Formats: sequence, structure tokens, C-alpha cells
Amino acid sequence: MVDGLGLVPDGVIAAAGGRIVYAGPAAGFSGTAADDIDLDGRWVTPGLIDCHTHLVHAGDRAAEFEARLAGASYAEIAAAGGGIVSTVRATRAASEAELLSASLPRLDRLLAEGVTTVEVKSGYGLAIDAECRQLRVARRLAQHRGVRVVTTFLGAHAFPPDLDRAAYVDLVVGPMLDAVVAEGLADAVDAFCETIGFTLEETARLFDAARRHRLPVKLHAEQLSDLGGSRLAAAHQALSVDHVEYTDPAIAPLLAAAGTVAVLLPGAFYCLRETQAPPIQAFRAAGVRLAIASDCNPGSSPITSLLLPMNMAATLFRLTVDEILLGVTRHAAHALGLGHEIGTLEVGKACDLAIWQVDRLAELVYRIGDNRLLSRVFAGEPAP
Ligand code: DI6
Ligand code: FE
Repeated sequence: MVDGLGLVPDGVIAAAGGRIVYAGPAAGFSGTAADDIDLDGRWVTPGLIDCHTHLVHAGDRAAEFEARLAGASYAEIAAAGGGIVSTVRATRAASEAELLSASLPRLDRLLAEGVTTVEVKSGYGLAIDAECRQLRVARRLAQHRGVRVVTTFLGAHAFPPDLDRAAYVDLVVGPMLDAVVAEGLADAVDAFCETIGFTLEETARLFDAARRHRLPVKLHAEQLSDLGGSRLAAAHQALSVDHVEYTDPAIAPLLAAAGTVAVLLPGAFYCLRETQAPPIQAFRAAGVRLAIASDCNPGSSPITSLLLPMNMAATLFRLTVDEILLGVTRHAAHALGLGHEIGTLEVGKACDLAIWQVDRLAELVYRIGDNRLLSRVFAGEPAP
């Protein structure tokens, strides 16, 4: 059962010191405001939250996109040095300044759609210096734009060509994670648990290391097959499991009990021409929170938009408009461990708003390529 959106037809939102001090019917507001802005009846939502991106990276994979159209397989592309490893090469070669200037335009496109919080993963460095550089740049994004940035260490994204498997896993769960923690660069730890990624055992080692560092975990789980990643994630009270196309419906109650959010990534599903949709009905029946994100990355989801995946979540996964709006606000906040801070318009929370030029909120999901954002407010201040 989807909680309601709590719509208020004729509402007032008041903020002080960047926090909401009133949100409710205009008739119930008796305060006075230094700045009183009349939105002329326009819809206001919490600022949108893109809770799963690989936004900071260098290079692109347009050439392999063409090769795939010409019939090349992933294996052939990988053998030719394509895939994640080609983005790793480009990202390792980029300076911090170059990564920042490559990432800001992508961030701007998300902000132009009403995003006020974005999660950014590492995972294209696959070496201590390059992973830390990606996360440093992610943190710096918030110094250049009115946005909240949440960072996730994803050293367990792929295997670098210059190390054997066991040596790399030892590096990720040991010195690499230690270096990230020492510099305070990550808010969570993630892994790609998949036949072409990290095994369940390797993922469990990483989760244990994250726990030693008191960092929450999340997981790229069951994107292409079911290794049991979501079951492991639930046992670690993971913030989220992401992709989840091949998740066993029977474990939905475990995710619900753990409070683990199922983050749906319809952009990757669409770009990879997947056919196996996530077990949405089982998640609904168990009360698993559903979130939607862009998975903005140069390979499987080169989508620099949150509104488009919102439409895809309806069109491809048959989520309702209410589920989708909750999926990019309240539930996305929980996927980042920030359910107490953002994601709803409630007293005490950050005053992050998106103001829309629409008659019905359904237009945010229905319209494709017709962004109706009027303006954004971040921490109580108008933000471009
Ligand atoms: N799953 C994905 O779809 C992306 N990473 C992951 O774990 C792919 C990232 C890329 O192809 O660059
Ligand atoms: Fe991803």
C-alpha cells in the first residue's frame, strides 16, 4: 500500500535558517515572513533526490554504443578494452580540475529538473589515488552549485587489468577503504555483486570492512542474475539494493524488515534492452520502499535526467505516479540514510523545494523532454 503524498491544495511553506518551520494549509499559518513569495497556486514538491549516479567520470562510450548497434557483444567490446575499463582509463588520466569540469554540466542538467540532492559513486578509479580523486571531486560539486552531494565508495565496481582478482579485493577492503575513510570521502559503501562483478563472498568481506568503519552499505544487486546479493544486503541492514531485476520475490519481506530501499534503475534496464523487470508486486506486498534514480553512467545508462527515468518507471515497470513521486523524494531520501533530513515537506527538515509549472503532478511523470520546472529552492534559498 503506497502512503499518500499528503497533498495540500492551498498551502504555505515557511522557512528560517534553511529549515522548514511551517508546511500546511494557508489558513493554518499565522506567522509573518521577511520574504513573502506568492507562487500563484503552482505545485511545490520536495526537491528531487537522484539517489544513484556515477556522475563523476571522464570520457564517454559512444564508440562502443555504435559497435553494439553493429552487433558486437559485451565480451568482444571488453576484450577490445571497452566497457568499464575504458572509462577507468579516461578517469585515471583526468586531473581533479578536468573531472570537475566534465561533471558540472551533467550536474547542471539534473538541477535544471528540480534535483536538490544527488548521490555520486566512485568506481572508475580502481586505484587508491583515482578513487579518492573521484570522491573528492564529488564532494567539491557542492561548493560550486546549490546542491547536497552524498558520496558512495564503489571501489568494488570492476577489476582493474593491472592486478589479479584476489590482490584487488584485498586492496579494496583494506588500504583503499582505509584511505577513503581517513579523508572522510564516503558516506556509504557499495559493490557490484554480479557474475561479471564481485562474488557474494567478496561482497561480504567488503560489508564487514564497512561495518568496522561504521559506514552504511548499499549494493548493485541482481542486475543480470541472482547471486543472493539482496539477501546479504538485508542481513547488513543495507540502505538500498539497486537494479534488482533478478531479485527473488520471496526475499522482499527481508528487505522490508531491514528497511532496505529497492532502488529501481529503469534507464539501465532500457539501455541494455533488459526483459526481466524487478519483482515490483512482491515489493509492494511486502511494503518495501521503492525509489527511482538515473544511474547516470557512460556505459549502461548514459542518461543525465531524472524526469526521464521517472517516465520509464511508469511505462516500463508500471509504477503509479504516487509511487514514482515518493520514489524520487521520501523513499530516495531513505536510500541515502537521510529520511530524517530531506524528502518531505515537514517542519525541521531542510527547505529544499522544486516549484513546477503544471496543472497536475502526473505531468512530471507523463511528459517526456518537456521539463516544467519553474524554480528550485535549496536550503531555504532560491537556487539556479
Ligand atoms: N552496473 C551498471 O549497469 C553500471 N555499473 C554497474 O555496476 C555499468 C557502468 C558502466 O558500464 O560504465
Ligand atoms: Fe550503478
